[in-house]
Amino acid sequence: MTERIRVIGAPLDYGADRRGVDMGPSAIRYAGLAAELASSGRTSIDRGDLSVPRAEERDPDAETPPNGSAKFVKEVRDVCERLSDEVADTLASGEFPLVLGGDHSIAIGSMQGSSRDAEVGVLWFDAHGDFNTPETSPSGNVHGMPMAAALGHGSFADTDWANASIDPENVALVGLRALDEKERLAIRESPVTAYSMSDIDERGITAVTEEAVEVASTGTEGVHTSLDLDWLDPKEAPGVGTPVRGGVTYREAHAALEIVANSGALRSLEVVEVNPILDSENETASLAVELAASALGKRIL
Ligand code: NNH
Ligand code: MN
Ligand code: MN
Ligand code: MN
Repeated sequence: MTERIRVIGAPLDYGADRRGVDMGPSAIRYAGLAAELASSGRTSIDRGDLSVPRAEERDPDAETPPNGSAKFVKEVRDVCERLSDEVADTLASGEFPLVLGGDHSIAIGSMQGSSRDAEVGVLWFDAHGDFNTPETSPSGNVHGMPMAAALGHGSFADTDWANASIDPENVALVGLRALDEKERLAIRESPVTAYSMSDIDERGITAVTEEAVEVASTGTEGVHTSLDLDWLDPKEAPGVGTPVRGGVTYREAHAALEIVANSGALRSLEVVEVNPILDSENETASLAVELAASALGKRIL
């Protein structure tokens, strides 16, 4: 992988209940992203942040939508459409898209942009399945829905902004440990491949990640990797909005992303859900930087 990396900030927090995740892109840059990419032997250019409407101007009615809908879907849609274009443009220019979130709803735009002109698989590292639809979500938060949105589930089937041309056979969810009841059934019924933390306990991170990469890359031209920092144990990554005990360790996370790098299949990458307000000394943002570097080919020796 030698292409120049294009860094794209997506400071969106409309998909989650807790404020602060909009500061994720700044925190990740402040944690030394550019220097870390350079020391990994990669050149990069930072295109700054997509503009996001100020949260202080939120329409309070949008916060309590009727049943079967999603909060702030207009704002999420607006940002995701622009992000999708930016990711597609990055790839068309021969650059590599590195998207900085923001809450996980931005993955809707990243996946659509990455899969616009190619067959793409997805690796989803997350405590959560993000497989809710507006109809099944107990929270109404879009950050719990991006995988279902990309696959056109529920009422997302009636939209064009959310769907990506991704085959569920090429989707692997890794590290699950907190699913809502209807979401769990939807994952079980779907052709996606899901690995829970129990699978990692039993088989180890290396075997599970190698198989997940196989799922996402077989028959595709590349893999989009979506790294939700709540995938890690909250002891390692406290700065996230919805921490769940029992996540992967620091070394397991690096091992997994090194396997992704070694596969040579990585086409686009995003790191999401870093919330500096909830973090301690920016350590979750630093972790995001380190793990991005591992995925992008940084080697110890
Ligand atoms: N499943 C919950 C919901 O739909 C939580 C989702 N939160 C996440 N996802 N951070 O990764 O609201
Ligand atoms: Mn997520
Ligand atoms: Mn496609
Ligand atoms: Mn999550």
